[in-house]
Amino acid sequence: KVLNLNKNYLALETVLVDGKPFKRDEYTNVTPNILSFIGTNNHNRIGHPLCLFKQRLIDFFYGHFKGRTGNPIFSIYDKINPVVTINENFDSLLVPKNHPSRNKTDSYYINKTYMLRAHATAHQSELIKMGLDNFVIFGDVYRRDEIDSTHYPVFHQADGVHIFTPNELELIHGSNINIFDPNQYISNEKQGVYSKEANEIVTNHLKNTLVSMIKQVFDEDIEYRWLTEYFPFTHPSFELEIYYNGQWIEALGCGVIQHEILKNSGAGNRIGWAFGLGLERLAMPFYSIPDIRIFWSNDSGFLNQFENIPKDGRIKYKPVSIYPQCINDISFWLPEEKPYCSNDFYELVREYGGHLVEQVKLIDEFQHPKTKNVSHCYRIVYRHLERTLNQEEVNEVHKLIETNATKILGIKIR
Ligand code: FA5
Ligand code: MG
Repeated sequence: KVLNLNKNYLALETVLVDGKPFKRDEYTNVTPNILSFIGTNNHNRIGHPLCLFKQRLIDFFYGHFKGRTGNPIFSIYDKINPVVTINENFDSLLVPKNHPSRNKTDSYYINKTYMLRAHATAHQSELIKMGLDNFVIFGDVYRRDEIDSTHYPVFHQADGVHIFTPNELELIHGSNINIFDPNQYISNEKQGVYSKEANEIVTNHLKNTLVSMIKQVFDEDIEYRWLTEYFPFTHPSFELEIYYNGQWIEALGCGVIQHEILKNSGAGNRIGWAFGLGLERLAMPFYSIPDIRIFWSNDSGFLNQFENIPKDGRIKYKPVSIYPQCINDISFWLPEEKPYCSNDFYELVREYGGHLVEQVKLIDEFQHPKTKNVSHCYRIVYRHLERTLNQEEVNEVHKLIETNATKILGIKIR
């Protein structure tokens, strides 16, 4: 009883985020459901479409920007914890105290000091402070957003920064260039501090880079358009939209980094650009995934489609039945006299399981140390396309497969 009381008390006073306790206060609005997403890291799961797509973006940045000796100059960060301070998420990026994104209705607060990052940009200042000029951050981000086919409260972003050395600017410009504007002239096109020329070079470089990126990762011409945007942390700011499934979808936001951020991070003598893109928003058209929620599926009918596709391979997602799977394993000793190959078994499963079988996969292989007999274990995934299967009818089909495998292939069920 005492233990239970303690437990309840703890539950009221603290909130566990990824196993670590945080003090609750009047800001706390994270829910158990949202917290359960932390640590999934779909962008780091081998074989997950978001991880595959991440690799395409990394390949672009490694290939497009090379150092003196051909080495990649961009560093990649994909394991930064999504728990950030409110300072990192907002203040360090000059987000005004009354900006709507700070509302409890829009973001997930752990308490008045910590929150779940609402964008990967939350790490920008910290990384620039470390001395980095070129980097891309990949991570899960959390927002109290609407839910529809392109919005989900947990999604993934890639955030990139490119800060120019004076040399780089000069190379692009062709001659000596002044980064700063002695007249501090502010307009819709530029920040007061930067010269018109430097601003133009960086803006063009930003747009050209992102268009090259889109073209390379899509491996084809994709329709896109630029819009003007506003972000507290960049000026000028833009948004890139791409055309998919009969509509324009917002893919990314970007702009010239506010000089004050660079100054506060120890890079006040520089100019640079930044962008933040929604990984799902690009991966959806790339793999023809019609709904953002599908990325959270652990259904093997979904995940298996992305297994073993070659590095430059591209697949088109095939919709999975909405009815649940039934999974039955089968283990047997291979025949001693007859030759055996897995394909014979697959054939037999197709024969007796028909449309009910979605997948068959060899999941375990074992050789008896004394008899040297080999056994295989296969996982058979059953699913009906139009209705929910019950376990009994699956067992019946499974039995039929066992009986006929024994009779026809000469295997021995274990
Ligand atoms: C930002 O998050 C800025 N931090 C981007 C940025 C970085 C601008 C650096 C300038 C410099 P925005 O809120 O528009 O911007 O989100 C960026 C992208 O995330 C969107 O373009 C979209 O692709 C994706 N996105 C936003 N909300 C969702 C959502 N609920 N579900 C899925 N993707 C989303
Ligand atoms: Mg936006």
